[in-house]
Amino acid sequence: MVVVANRLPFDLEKLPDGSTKARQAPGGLVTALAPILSRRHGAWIGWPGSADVELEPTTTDGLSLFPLPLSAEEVANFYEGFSNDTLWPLYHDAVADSQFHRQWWDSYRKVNQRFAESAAEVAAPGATVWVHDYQLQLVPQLLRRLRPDVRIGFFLHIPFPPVELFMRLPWRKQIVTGLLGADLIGFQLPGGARNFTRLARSLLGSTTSGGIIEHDGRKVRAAAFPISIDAAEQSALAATPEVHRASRELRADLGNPKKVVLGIDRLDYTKGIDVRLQAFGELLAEEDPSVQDAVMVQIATPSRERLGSYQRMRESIERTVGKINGDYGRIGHPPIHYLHQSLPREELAAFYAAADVMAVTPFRDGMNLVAKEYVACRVDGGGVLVLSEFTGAAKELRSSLLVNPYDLDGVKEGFRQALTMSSVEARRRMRSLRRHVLTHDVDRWATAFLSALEGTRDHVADAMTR
Ligand code: ADQ
Repeated sequence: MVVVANRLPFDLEKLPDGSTKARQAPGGLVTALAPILSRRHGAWIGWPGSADVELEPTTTDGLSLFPLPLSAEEVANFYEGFSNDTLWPLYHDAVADSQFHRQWWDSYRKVNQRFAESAAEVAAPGATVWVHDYQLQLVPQLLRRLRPDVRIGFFLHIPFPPVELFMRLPWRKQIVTGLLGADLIGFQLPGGARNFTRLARSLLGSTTSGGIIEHDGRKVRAAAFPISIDAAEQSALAATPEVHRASRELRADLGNPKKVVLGIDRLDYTKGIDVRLQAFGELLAEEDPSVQDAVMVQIATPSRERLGSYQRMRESIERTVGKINGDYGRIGHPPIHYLHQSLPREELAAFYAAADVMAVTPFRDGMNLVAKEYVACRVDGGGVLVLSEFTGAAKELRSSLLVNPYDLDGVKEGFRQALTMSSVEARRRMRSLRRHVLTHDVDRWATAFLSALEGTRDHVADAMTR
């Protein structure tokens, strides 16, 4: 099996003697796929994360890594440009303006071609190739042309947009055709699969029935596979005495407030960090009893820092934090603690365990793993999750307090309810959330996708006898 993703699962470093050192990158996808791939002696093709770095293939834990180099120009045009400044905003309800540039599209096509060529070289006869995410939507078709014998799965980690928005894309036909090179196209939600199926019908005139699309004489399946986390491992981490102690220390460092509200996100304009700050700030301004002796902690991982939209978002968030702390803080007691940092998993677990209220308020999010991580970390059965109804997670985590991030009063009401909820009700809700998250883990997701892929037409045999 071969996984093709924009990034490798390992940060690769070139040592002075010319050899390479690999360090496992964090994240649910890697944790889930690495063991499956190791068992199958699989391979992973991806960019090592720095421009103009050429590295030799390497093997670690039975997993073969094939670094695909990107030039600085490709990083600017394919990755920052087309992937993150055209597709990302468009696929997230156009919450920011998409930029459409022909040279970005050219670069996207060329880089997708290189990924496809690399997969064609690496895949054994009849292999399964699993392509990931919006950066590589042309790879399925390009790869199929090169290697009709392989079975191709594609999974989109972000939302697939409504037809009306997708239609803005000047290269809409090419993207849909690119994806249709796969045997199975996986989405986070059934709505994404439906949007895609409708597009195949209206743009290409394909015949569709029950999630099966007929294209180019082949049958392609589009279906939902909601992703998850390694819930048992996350739970076990949160249950360690070290995390327990760290979480107590955190609360003490915050001045042992009555309530801690937490936000953890990549610093991205889709995540609605500004909304939750504003809601919390207004409750403070109104001297609402629910926020008496409450503090908010916002941890934002630096992300896509060279893009103007991200720089503006960061400035606006930091201004808001400064204003709220200036208006309502006391020396040694700011109401908001803000970190623009990436933290180790153990520390994140301690934050989750210390938070009475978890605020997850994106304007749109494919799934949102943070919400599931919070639930998995609440081994004590406490804590309240305030969750945007526009996340994929909201479809599963029904016992959270669902809010509409565009409705500021609604978010404030969500906070108020969460901060004043009786512990009996909080525990009842958390019990139900934990039941779901612990039984729907990332292993189940990967297994469901791969067995569905195996169940697609037996084209391996077809191709071999051709
Ligand atoms: P993301 O947009 O990155 O993922 P999310 O699903 O929340 O969003 O995952 C973020 C990950 O980064 C979590 O595992 C979290 O623990 C980690 N993280 C966040 N802040 C951190 C910090 N300060 N330090 C260290 N780690 C931090 C995309 C889609 C999502 C989809 C996932 C998986 O946008 O909708 O859920 O892929 O498919």
